[in-house]
Amino acid sequence: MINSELPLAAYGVLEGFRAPESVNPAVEQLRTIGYAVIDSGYTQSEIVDIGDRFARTSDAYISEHGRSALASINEVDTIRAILTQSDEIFLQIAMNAALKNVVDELILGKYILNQQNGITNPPRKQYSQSAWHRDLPYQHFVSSRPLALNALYCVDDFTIDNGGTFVLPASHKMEQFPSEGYIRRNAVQIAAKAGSYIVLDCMLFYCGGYNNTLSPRRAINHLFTVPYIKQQINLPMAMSGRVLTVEQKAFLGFDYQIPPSVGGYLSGRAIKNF
Ligand SMILES: O=C(O)CCC(=O)C(=O)O
Repeated sequence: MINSELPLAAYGVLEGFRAPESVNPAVEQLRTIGYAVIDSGYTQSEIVDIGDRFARTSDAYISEHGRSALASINEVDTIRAILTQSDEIFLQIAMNAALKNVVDELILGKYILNQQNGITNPPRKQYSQSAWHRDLPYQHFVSSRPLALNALYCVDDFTIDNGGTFVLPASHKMEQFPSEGYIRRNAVQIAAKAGSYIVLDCMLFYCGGYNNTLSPRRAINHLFTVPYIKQQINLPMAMSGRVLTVEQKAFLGFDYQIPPSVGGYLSGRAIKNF
C-alpha cells in the first residue's frame, strides 16, 4: 500500500521558529557590524604568562624552520598551527569559555578549529598582515549567518601606536572590496587590552596597522568554521600523539576527516548509527 501521509519528519534542520535567545551584546554586534571585543577572563598573571609562552614558542619555531627561510616566503611573522607546538596553553586559549559562548551562538550547529596561528606585528617594519583581506580569502559571497568566525587573542595591548587591527564595519555584508575613498572614510582602528579577543565575522575586511613603537605587537588568530571547510593544516593528524578529551577531538575536527574509501564512509555511518 502507498503511504500517502504528508511527510513531517526533517533532517539537516537545526533551527525552527522560536524566540530569540541571545542577550549577549557581542553576538548582536557581530551580526550587525561584523566585529566585537570580548574579555577572556584571564587574570593579569595568566596574561603575562601567555606572553612568555608565546615568546618561547616563537623562538623554538623560528629555530626549527629557520628565520631566513621563513622570511623568504613571507612567513616570518607567523607561527602556523601554534597549538601543535609543545605548549598546551594554546589549545586552552582556542577553547576559552567566553569565546565559546559567542561562537556557539553565531555558528549554528557544529564547527571546528580550522586554524590557530601566532602572529607578530614587528616594530617599525613591513608586516605581512597589513593589507586588507578576509579570513576566507578570495570569497565574495554574502551569507545570512556566518560560516566562519575568527578571533584574535591579544597577547599584548592593541593600541593606535602599535598598529592595532583596522576593520571595515559591516563589510561582511558587501560582496565587493570597497574603494580607497570608502576605506579612508569608514575604517576603524580597534584598541583592545591584552587578554581580550577581537572576534570578527570571517567575511569582514580587516588588516593590521603599522607598528610605530619599539616592541612587537603579538596576537593569536583563530579561525572557526563549519566542518565543510577544510583546515589549513590537518590538525587531527598533527595532534594525533596528544592525549585529548572527546570534546577536544571534536573541536579539532577528528570527526570530520575525509574517509579514504566508500567502505570507510559506510563504516563511519554505521558507527554514527544512521
Ligand atoms: O595583526 C592584525 O591586526 C591582523 C592579523 C591578520 O590579519 C591575520 O592574522 O590574518
